[in-house]
Amino acid sequence: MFSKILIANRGEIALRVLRACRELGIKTVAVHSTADEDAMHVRLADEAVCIGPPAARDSYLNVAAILSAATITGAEAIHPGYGFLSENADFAETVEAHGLAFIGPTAEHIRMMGDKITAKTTMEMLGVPLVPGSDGELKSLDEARAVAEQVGYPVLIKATAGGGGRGMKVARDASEIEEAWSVARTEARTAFGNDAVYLEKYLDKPRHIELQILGDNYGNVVHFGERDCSLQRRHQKLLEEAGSPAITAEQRDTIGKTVTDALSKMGYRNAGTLEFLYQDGQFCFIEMNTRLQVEHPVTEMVCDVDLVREQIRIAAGEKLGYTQSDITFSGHAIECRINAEDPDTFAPCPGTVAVYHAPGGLGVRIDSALYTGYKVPPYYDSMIAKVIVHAPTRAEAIARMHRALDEFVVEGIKTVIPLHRRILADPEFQKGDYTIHWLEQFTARPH
Ligand code: MV4
Repeated sequence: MFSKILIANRGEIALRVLRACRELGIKTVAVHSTADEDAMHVRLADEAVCIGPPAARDSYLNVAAILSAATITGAEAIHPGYGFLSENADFAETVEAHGLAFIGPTAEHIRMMGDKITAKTTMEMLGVPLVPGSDGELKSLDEARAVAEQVGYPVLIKATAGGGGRGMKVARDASEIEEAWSVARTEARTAFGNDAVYLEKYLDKPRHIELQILGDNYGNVVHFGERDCSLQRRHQKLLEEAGSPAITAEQRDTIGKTVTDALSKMGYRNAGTLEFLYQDGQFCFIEMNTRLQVEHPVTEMVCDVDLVREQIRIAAGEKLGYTQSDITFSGHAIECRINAEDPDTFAPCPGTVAVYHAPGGLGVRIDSALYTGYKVPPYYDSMIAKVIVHAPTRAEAIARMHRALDEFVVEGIKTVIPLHRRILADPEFQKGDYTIHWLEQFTARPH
């Protein structure tokens, strides 16, 4: 096992990793920008190194400064958290070239899944169901036309280097295909420097359901069930739950088996998430994320697992030590992302937290680096806390989240807590009756 880990991140996820290290008896090194001198992760770590000015590209994305910090402190491994360098294959490669462990998958697998065509082709070969569409890259407008006719309109043209909602164009009928093809290609070239595109049938009312997996270095892969992440606005998730209100335990077992068989054949190691669109009872793979995700706590609550601890153990060469049948699902978990934003306009709202009081009690977990007097800097993501609740049933989890949010005091800055309260009180939400489009419509409604 490692004796010292450098955490290449900030905010609540830096604390999350730090806490796992503490419990494993591992010393921690925080890195921080000049804007984060008073940040909680800096205060709580055993050592801290300033790696540059506020802008992320000069600090949290500064590979040379991060590697220097690891070298001078004698860290043996780097945990990248999410965002920043977490899905940068070159970074993972450089970390390992310096004799340090990257707490994540191999650079090869990060690169493979970063290219969406390669990701889909690989998954298809391994038996994972996809959205109907082109067989890999579209080579011409004629091919786009032919595939669109075959799968039926509407269709989406997507950039292979895109993902997470970037680089997509819809063609509702044959009259729109030429425009979609040329705009998608041009945007892909300018935004990503890679004009390769592919085509999929456009699913009009899917849910976004993702599967959490872990693999070790010995071919063992297990899954921890699904998260329903359909409640998002402009590709920013707001509320996630485990399990999905839309699927049964049998469906979970079936897709879980398909996915673990596939990733075991790939030799995938560490944490990963497969994203599916789910519509009309069918799972269609769209992308894979090769990192720990923001919403991992809902999985931790229903499976009673510490995913960060597992990531660290795996990176240190330990075996999983359990099989799929040892993983059980208990109750229901919901996460509300609390952003420092106006709850109506979503304008970011950095500033000083005049009063901070976190909720507590049975089944309530708060992942946050906030404290009274903390100044939320304007340079980074606006997420300042995650409230996670766990209860025997979904209805009880909703009631518990309501109660927790009522206790939560964050004064001095605006947050999206009032929006969460409205969502939790909505009859459609309470029925679990929503798709990826529900939240955009909900936030556009007068209230
Ligand atoms: C789709 C789709 C409908 N049909 N693909 C957007 C993010 C990227 N991960 C994939 N996305 C979508 N791909 C097909 N064939 C609709 C979306 C989509 C979406 C997906 C997940 C969560 C929220 C979304 C919001 C708008 C569109």
